[in-house]
Amino acid sequence: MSNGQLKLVVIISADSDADRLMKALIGRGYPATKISSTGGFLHRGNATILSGVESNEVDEVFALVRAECHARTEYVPVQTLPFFSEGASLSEPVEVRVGGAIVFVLNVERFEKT
Ligand code: 2BA
Repeated sequence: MSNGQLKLVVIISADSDADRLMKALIGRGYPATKISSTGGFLHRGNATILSGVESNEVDEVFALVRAECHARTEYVPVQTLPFFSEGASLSEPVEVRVGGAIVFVLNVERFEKT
């Protein structure tokens, strides 16, 4: 890994997809670190995966994320959410997107192994 065009890909995925995605990344030779995290809205456990790769490898990382993390919708009881609108009926579950992934790509200013 050179210092030239290094990017840090930050992937927030569902817990249920994270191990498969880690396996896919490592299998292609992309280093990855998984951190346990919690979503602010649903308060569910999710996983944050960090992968430092060359800029020309970012598209392949995205392809692996798309292959392993599938979004779906789920109905969540409004009482379990941290807030809900005044007018909402208490018996009406809210439709939310779960699974899938949120991906940030950051420029890496400096990378060292000590
Ligand atoms: P949560 O914050 O627990 O959000 C879970 C899902 O709930 C979100 O899926 C979204 O579909 C829905 N949701 C979130 N806030 C909402 C709101 N105010 N009203 C209605 N629905 C809402 P994703 O968008 O796929 O996000 C999955 C997880 O990724 C989030 O979990 C959070 O941990 C993280 N995330 C998403 N966007 C982020 C961002 N801009 N910065 C940092 N983390 C982010």
